[in-house]
Amino acid sequence: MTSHSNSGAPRRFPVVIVGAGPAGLTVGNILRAAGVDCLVLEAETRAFIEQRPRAGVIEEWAVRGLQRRGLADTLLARAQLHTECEFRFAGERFRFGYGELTGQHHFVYPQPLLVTDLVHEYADARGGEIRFGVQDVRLHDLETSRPSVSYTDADTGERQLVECEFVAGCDGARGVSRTVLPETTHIARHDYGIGWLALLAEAPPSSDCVLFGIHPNGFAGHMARSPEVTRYYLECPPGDDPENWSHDRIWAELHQRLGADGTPPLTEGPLIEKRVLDMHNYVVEPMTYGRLFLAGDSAHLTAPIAAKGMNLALHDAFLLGDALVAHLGKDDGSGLDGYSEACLRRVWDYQEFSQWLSEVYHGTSSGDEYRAGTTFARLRRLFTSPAAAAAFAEQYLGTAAAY
Ligand code: RFL
Repeated sequence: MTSHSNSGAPRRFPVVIVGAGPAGLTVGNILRAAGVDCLVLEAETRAFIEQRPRAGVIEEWAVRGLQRRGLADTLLARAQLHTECEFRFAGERFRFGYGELTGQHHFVYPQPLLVTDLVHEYADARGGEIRFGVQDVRLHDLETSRPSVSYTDADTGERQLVECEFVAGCDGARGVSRTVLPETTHIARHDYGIGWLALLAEAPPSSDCVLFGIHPNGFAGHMARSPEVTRYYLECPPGDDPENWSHDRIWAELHQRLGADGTPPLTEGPLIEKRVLDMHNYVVEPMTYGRLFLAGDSAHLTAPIAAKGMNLALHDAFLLGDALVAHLGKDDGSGLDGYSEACLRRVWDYQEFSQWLSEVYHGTSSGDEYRAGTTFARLRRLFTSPAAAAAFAEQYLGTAAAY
């Protein structure tokens, strides 16, 4: 048994939230707006999480969900709106106007800005408690009605124990929450066997929309992040060393894979991030264990192929935050009972879309002529069949009426 050095009795909060990413901060903000006390425990510093570059594409339903909870003022003032994307293959460009088909947009707003807004609202405006730089977080007695969480405090180096009624496990893909699940929890995994070199270039976007380059050398992607910074991706072998990719090699591949008739050359710039992501997914079922409720990447990972991860994290957080408020307010406990199932319907739908899109991106570079042939058939169908286009747009924006 670990000894704890709390001065006096352990502190008590109705909810302890592990992780201050989009999921944890959104749950915290929903609880604070309803007057529910909670404590957020975050392993990194505030400055670190406010700068960690990651996602940028947010679906309209997710933005409206943030807006309804008073969390989207800055986003709505600053985000870019996108209504089209462009596929480039076989030397040609094909614009896909998903806004016209769905009446909805994508919002482009870098994840660090969203995290900055959410921390500010939680800690500075709504008076929520948060500890940064905590170490060795441990979860206790989750299968009882009096769980607790312990951690080492960054300032004092002492172990602290916090008692609670619920733990929200929002600590991402490498957190502690998933590691305490019992063997009866199912974790379904999928490995694409593909790597992506993820790049951030200090260069303005070279197009007014997202570009997907489908090329025999491998997939390439272009996504605006801000007027000064652009995210690029290059398919590469899984586990590849980023140092194999020199500045010149990267830009030569980007020009080649994203090149198409009648398009201006890409605007080059210094590369401020360069790392290899191995494309793999997992889904935890159920997303709960006793008094522990997982949300976001701790419960399910979707490789950035379809830009879905942060959107799913927000969806979980809306459902979990609302269900906890209802339960703790004694209105209703049914939201917590149905939480996992309600999240997983959208999660599995997005997983399937990711898999479908992965084949479109990577089929032509697989070296398999059969897969290359079916990839081109999928792409042609998008631009010849209104029914196929409508289905793609619905999945790309997450606009289905029900999941
Ligand atoms: P996060 O954001 O990882 O936050 C988890 C937090 O928990 C902390 N933590 C701990 N704290 C205390 N104790 C521990 N033991 C802890 N272990 C971890 C971490 O420091 C962190 O602050 O998870 P969350 O909130 O679930 O949010 C998920 C999203 O961050 C993720 O799905 C997206 O970034 C995925 N993603 C994208 N999603 C989109 O919807 N649209 C996109 O355009 C998009 N682009 C991307 C992406 C992910 C990428 N990478 C890096 C994999 C682009 C990239 C390159």
